[in-house]
Amino acid sequence: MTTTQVRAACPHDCPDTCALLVTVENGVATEVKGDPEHPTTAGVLCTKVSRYTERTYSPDRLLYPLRRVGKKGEGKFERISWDEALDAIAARLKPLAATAPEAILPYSYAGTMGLLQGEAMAMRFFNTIGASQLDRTICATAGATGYRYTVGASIGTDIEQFQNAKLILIWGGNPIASNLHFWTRAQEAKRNGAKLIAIDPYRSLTAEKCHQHIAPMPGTDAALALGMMHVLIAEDLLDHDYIAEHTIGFEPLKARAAEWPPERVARVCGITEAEVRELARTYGQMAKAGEPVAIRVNYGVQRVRGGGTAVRNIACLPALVGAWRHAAGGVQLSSSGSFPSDKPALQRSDLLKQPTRTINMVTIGDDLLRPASAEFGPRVDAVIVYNSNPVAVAPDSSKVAEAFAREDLFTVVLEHFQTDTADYADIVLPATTQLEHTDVHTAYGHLYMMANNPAIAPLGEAKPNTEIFRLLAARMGLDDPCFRESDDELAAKAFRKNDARAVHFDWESLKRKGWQKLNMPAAPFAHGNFATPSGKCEFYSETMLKDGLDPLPGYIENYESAASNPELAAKYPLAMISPPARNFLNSSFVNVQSLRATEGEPHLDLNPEDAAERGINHGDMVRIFNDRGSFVAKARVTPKARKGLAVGLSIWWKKLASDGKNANEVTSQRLTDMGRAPTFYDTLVQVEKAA
Ligand SMILES: Nc1nc2c(c(=O)[nH]1)N[C@H]1C(S)=C(S)[C@@H](COP(=O)(O)OP(=O)(O)OC[C@H]3O[C@@H](n4cnc5c(=O)[nH]c(N)nc54)[C@H](O)[C@@H]3O)O[C@H]1N2
Ligand SMILES: Nc1nc2c(c(=O)[nH]1)N[C@H]1C(S)=C(S)[C@@H](COP(=O)(O)OP(=O)(O)OC[C@H]3O[C@@H](n4cnc5c(=O)[nH]c(N)nc54)[C@H](O)[C@@H]3O)O[C@H]1N2
Ligand code: SF4
Ligand SMILES: [Mo]
Repeated sequence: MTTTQVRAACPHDCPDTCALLVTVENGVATEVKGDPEHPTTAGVLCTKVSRYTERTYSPDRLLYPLRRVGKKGEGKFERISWDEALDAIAARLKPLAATAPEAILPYSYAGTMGLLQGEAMAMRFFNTIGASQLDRTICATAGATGYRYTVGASIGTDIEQFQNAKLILIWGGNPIASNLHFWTRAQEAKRNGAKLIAIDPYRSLTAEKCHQHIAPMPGTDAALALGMMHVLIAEDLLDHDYIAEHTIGFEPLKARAAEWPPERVARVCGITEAEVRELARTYGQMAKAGEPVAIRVNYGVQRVRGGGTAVRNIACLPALVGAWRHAAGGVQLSSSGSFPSDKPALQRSDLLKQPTRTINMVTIGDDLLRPASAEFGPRVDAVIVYNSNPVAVAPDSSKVAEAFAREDLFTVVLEHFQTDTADYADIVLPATTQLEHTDVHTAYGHLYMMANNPAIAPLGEAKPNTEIFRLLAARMGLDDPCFRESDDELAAKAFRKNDARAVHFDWESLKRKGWQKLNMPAAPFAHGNFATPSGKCEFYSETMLKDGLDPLPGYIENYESAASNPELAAKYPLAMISPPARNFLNSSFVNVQSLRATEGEPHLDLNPEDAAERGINHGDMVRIFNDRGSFVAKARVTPKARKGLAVGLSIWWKKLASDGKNANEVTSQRLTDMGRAPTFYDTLVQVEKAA
């Protein structure tokens, strides 16, 4: 018997991007564990991925190409050969590529975060044929944009410093579920005497374990940050030297913050004045005493109309109190801007012969249903889905399903499993899992470049996404040499070699070692050097003004709230959020029986007062609805949901729910203030006992 250990990387859309060690016995992967030597993974994986071999060897894996034989959405398919599948696809795409290439749309996101199995060969293919571009906005672009205006790039406090902080604000994130290895550091900080404060409308697993939990209504974080600024300024809890040297716009900011006394903030957020004041004082006084104060701001604050502004306001706080002076101070949103990845070399936008239109992945429901017009261009007639499950994850789901059900829409889905989306495909192509292919990974929660070596041969007739697009290119008659590059050749181009952050390794050494930390300063903005146009932290942003936005931190009400739309709120009085369930990863893993069993069934958490008003008891089946649609879930009556809030942990596969629906039935396709991002948590609903 031969046993080997292969170095790999977790492919999932999670900030932790863990280093994996895969045990292979006689060509079979028998165990996946965390690399004990990797500083953030530290030998620990989450429950989902410690069972990764179950995913790879699942009896439900798609292992052969399939052709639909039933109605769209019905899920009836027959096995066909790769030749038949490629011929069928080329037969549909070739004439479109020749006449109206923009009628072809790729639809993909972060099913794998790998640079190769993500957009490398795929984008070469779509660029060459001149397909519509996809605006990949479904997750992070609101906050990333707000952060960029303020700090300059997605660079912030290193996760490996947080254990030294004395105060950590966990703002709009539930790291126990979705950023586990950050939580390890936060707990270490707690043991070292740090105070942890969660800011979250819901008493999440994480909020329960913090010293304090402040529960503002969804979409009001920007106001809370303004209230903190107000108190910091009024009580002179500022670092005047840092402000003078490394920021611009303090005077106009001061005037703006003056409009946000704690009384006003408390009213807007639905919390107490004392909570606002105490939060600012704790933050400002500890900073003034020279203690490192840190903020982990996450995606919870971004999924509302003013999501970009919320992140921008929060990103101003460390500069006001000089928290960036400490390696363990400052703020982390995402570390993605630290990586010298070379996307142009991988994706080859130079292959695009002329500019093509861009379609926002958030509005896929409307856009697939849109007729041809002068402004829109041709109707979308073919969609190629990979690394994503739009029928479950995109907002306003009944529209999305209606769109994918279009008889004249040609749909190809590259997948591991027969997802809700795959049920609508004309052709399903089996893709390899992380154990079966090569990849290179960056991360958004740490600073390591990661290599993924294949551990086993592809199962059945599954192929890597890269190979599928190579074959499609060949079948379409595209002969650019770029389609002949191997995955290893792609990997060698994945990051810029002469970049100071990555001079100490190349693909060969990365493959052997599995991971390498980037050269980055421990305290990135201790001496200013912000990546903004001014080089300073921009309280006032000329760029925002040019982009037609308020140049100062402000507050934008939700589309749907009692304050912004009282009429709607009278009909639909509860604010619904649908954040990640711990045992799922977006809609991945919902089909894993053991993980689904732990989550039970779709739930809706309701405050006891809201439940009583509606005659709803714990365990009742309830219907959640608004003008866009409805879904059913089992009520959990719990004070974890503050009054006025409904929480449906997500994202369930529709077909595994009793009514064939999920939380996205009620979410809308409206976009955020900046970054063209979704507003999943800007949703009013009513809840009633299900008939
Ligand atoms: N287990 C697991 N891990 C995941 C994922 C998953 O699905 N499952 N998804 C991955 C992906 S794609 C992403 S983007 C990240 C997401 O990472 P996070 O943003 O950390 O996601 P959550 O863990 O849901 O934390 C969001 C928290 O924000 C709260 N929240 C909702 N609205 C608001 C608001 O308006 N203000 C404030 N202050 N809080 C609010 C929610 O109640 C929730 O507890 O996690 C990644 N990791
Ligand atoms: N209501 C609500 N909706 C949400 C969210 C929310 O909080 N609430 N969160 C949003 C967020 S943050 C995000 S990021 C999106 C995520 O949405 P998606 O990016 O669509 O994520 P998943 O649902 O995990 O679907 C990824 C799919 O890719 C497949 N896959 C994985 N690896 C590979 C591969 O190598 N090749 C191929 N071909 N396929 C592969 C997986 O099997 C899986 O079905 O959902 C968004 N939708
Ligand atoms: S999903 Fe996140 S925590 Fe789990 S193994 Fe992957 S990177 Fe690590
Ligand atoms: Mo995400």
